[in-house]
Amino acid sequence: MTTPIRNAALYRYSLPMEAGIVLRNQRLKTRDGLLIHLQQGEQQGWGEIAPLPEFSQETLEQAQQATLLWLQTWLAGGQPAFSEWPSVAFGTSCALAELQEQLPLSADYRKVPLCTGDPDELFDVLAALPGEKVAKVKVGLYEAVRDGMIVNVLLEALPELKLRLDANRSWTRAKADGFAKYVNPAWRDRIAFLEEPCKTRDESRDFALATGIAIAWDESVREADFVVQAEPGVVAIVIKPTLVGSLARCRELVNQAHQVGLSAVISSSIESSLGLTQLARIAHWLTPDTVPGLDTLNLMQAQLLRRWPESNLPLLDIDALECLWRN
Ligand code: OSB
Ligand code: MG
Repeated sequence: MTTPIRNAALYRYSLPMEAGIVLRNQRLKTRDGLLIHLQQGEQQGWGEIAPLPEFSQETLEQAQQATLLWLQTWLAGGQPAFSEWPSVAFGTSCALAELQEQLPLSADYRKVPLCTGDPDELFDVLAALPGEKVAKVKVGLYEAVRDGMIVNVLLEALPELKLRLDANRSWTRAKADGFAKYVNPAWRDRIAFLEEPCKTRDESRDFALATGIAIAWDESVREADFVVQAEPGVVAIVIKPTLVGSLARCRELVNQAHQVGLSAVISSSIESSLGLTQLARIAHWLTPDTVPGLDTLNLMQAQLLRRWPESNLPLLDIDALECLWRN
């Protein structure tokens, strides 16, 4: 039997962002990335490769070079190893999984709404949310005490509400304690988790034990010395596949988490609607009991290639993209 002929193309996109989106220290005016399209006989698959500035180690240029190398080997009929760059490993593995029909089509389009702290606004969002009332609030951007008050007000005003919080390692233990002091102990178990409260893992663990507020690992998951394990006060790991690597690596992390009783939360690295809808499929497949953290589409002004259900953002088609390369 002969192997059907392989074809591939590589596109580059640049999507305008909503004004004022800041990532760590940098304003993000456009979201730039690559799309790969693989074809083999009747089969085909797409993947998105979009290193996230301030978060990914690799630049878009490095990702592009690595993707071209991977494509050459794949086109020659080989099974190239996935790149060392996580964004490249993720995008190429998704394209291959689609081509080989290994990534199921059904998806979990629920998302945990990102909320700014206005109870009235959140009340409306939650009323429209089917099922579990869970929202996410970024903390650590302003005064820790202010964050504590806001979280307390939200939990007090909306009795059904559960919160995911994310401090992105911004607090010292003292600041974190300042936050916790303002959250009524009776409501602390409605904080599903607080991601990475402190600058170090040790401080975050101590914080969880001292306050009874459950924590989750996000940044830590991407560090070389990280081991998935059950620890007192830790309830979840956050997996951002664009920053983590291949589908196989993500799957391994999910399995390790579930084996030790932790939740695994598939989460966005601000991919386009193409990548986001794939993340929704991955979440439905690998973490069916956990709502993924995918409420980032509205940071952009357009969708790409595939629609997120119920989004009214305009859709850019493949003709709108720059084709960098095809065989
Ligand atoms: O702070 O966890 C973060 C997206 C890109 C980069 C960093 C972060 C995020 C998100 C994604 O918060 C949304 C989510 O996890 O719910
Ligand atoms: Mg985080």
